[in-house]
Amino acid sequence: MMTHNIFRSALIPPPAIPEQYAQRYREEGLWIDQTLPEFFVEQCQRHAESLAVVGHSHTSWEEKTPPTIRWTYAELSQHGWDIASRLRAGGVRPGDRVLLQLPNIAEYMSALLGIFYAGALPVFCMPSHRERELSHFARKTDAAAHIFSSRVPGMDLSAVYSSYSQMLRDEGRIPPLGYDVCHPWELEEQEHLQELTTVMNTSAQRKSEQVAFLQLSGGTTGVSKLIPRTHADYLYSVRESAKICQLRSDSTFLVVLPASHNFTMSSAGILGAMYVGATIVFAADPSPQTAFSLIAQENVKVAALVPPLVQAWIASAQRRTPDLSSLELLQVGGAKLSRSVAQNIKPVLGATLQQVFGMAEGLVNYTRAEDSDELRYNTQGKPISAFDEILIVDDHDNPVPVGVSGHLLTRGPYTIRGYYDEPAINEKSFTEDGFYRSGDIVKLHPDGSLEVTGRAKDQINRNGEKIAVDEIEDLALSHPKIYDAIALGIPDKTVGERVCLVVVPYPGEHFEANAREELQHFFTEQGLASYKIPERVEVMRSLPTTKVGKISRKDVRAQLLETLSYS
Ligand code: AMP
Ligand code: DBH
Repeated sequence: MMTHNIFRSALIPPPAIPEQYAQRYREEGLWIDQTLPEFFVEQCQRHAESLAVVGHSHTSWEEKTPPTIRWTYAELSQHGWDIASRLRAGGVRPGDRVLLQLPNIAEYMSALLGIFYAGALPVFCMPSHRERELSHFARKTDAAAHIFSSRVPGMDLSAVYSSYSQMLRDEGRIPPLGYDVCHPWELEEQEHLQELTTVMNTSAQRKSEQVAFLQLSGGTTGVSKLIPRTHADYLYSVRESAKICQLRSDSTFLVVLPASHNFTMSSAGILGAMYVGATIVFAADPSPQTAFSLIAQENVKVAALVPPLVQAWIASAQRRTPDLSSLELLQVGGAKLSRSVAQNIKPVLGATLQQVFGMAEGLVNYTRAEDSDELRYNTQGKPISAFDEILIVDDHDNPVPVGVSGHLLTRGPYTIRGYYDEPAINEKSFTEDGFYRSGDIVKLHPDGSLEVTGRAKDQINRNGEKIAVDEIEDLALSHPKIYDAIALGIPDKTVGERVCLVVVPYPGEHFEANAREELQHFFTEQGLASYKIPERVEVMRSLPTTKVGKISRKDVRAQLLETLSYS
């Protein structure tokens, strides 16, 4: 077949971790010399005959039938090599970046392995991302390819691909090649790839300490940032997570949240299941009905959910009394879980709750099997590693006493030292000595558990998906009628928080009664992912001013929230 001779730029080296830390992590055996593709090859050989993946394919996904794909680890690996060969035949080179945007179907796994086997780096996109997000990631990473499925109900991703590609061409860039899993790139028999290649992006000694992929972050400011995680740091967190979650080879794991989410991928998630040789079951949709039938049919032992989904599962189970007897562990994270919901999990769903407080930037905390109910319900657990450094500080970076809430800063063996290609943001998001400013307000319990008590970052958390308020506000300000805009998260029982946009029109401009529809249409046209589109719009003649002369958008936001929440 025709190959594309497009040379992509090299990966930009990420902010380096000082050598004395790297050396310590190596010496302590935290960072071992294994890359993700090596991990995949090894696990697929070790567990060759075991069932690896159960799920739908891109063709059967829309039907409400039982899963159509059941791959052993050996088969999964073969499918991975097949995709790798096709990517390479189509022009993807080792070190290239590949946008991975697939729904929860079995081919997600073969594509994941395929990208790594080809020596390329996945950029973990969400199925809900649209032109705006995808073009941003493609630009930022100079992506060589974009893997998607054109058969996603209700959305035409090939049209999305074409339209952002055109946008990039208009900017004088070369868009990524589109790889639609429904029409895979051709392959000639002799083109089969056999060997792993790992590209050295920096001069670090080991290939396992190179960047393995780019994960996404809601972060603390602005549009999504890319998180450069290394093979060694990520696999360390996966191995430890599998131990903490007490996974065994029969710990069948149900994927409900998007597979690309860092929680689903690594806490202990898909990679944790692969580490112990367990089966990964993909739910085609997150509804309790779909999940409950899979749990009963496939003997699912572990599932990971965001708090709003837990509530939906509980409500559904109370009505239908499904057979959930196999379910042992329900992991809940991504947003704060309320105590009342936490307490209902065991009695209604039969599973033990594990709270998971993590971030794609690194640090992950878990409540442990041996924790008391008090800790399990009220805290978000303890860090994975004794080498995780936690600082809880006031507004001036001074440490606060145990039991007092403060800003959570962290540094450690699997936490990044900076975002990908964001020097200005890194100045603000990391301290001089390399601590990540998480934007979370937490307090430390005497036993070392953390409790999330608030949030300092300007972010909306809808169903565990993070939305930066300035991304919405900046886009709103590009609307010709809008003079000023504030985005805020309104507390909501079903999704946690909903995006509300307060707009001030230019003098003489008006929004009719249907301001919400008008703006929703505008945001959709701008190619914004649907979960970010404001669900509530308020039109005001001016924004409230704060007591102090200087306008703090944060204070205005707080003031607005008080007036809007209960109206
Ligand atoms: P991100 O940086 O986009 O990966 O999002 C991570 C953020 O999600 C954390 O910094 C918290 O704000 C939030 N988060 C994750 N898990 C929890 C949890 N269990 N409780 C409260 N907030 C959480
Ligand atoms: O919200 C998150 O980003 C998250 C939650 C739980 C995460 O990245 C994780 C566990 O690893």
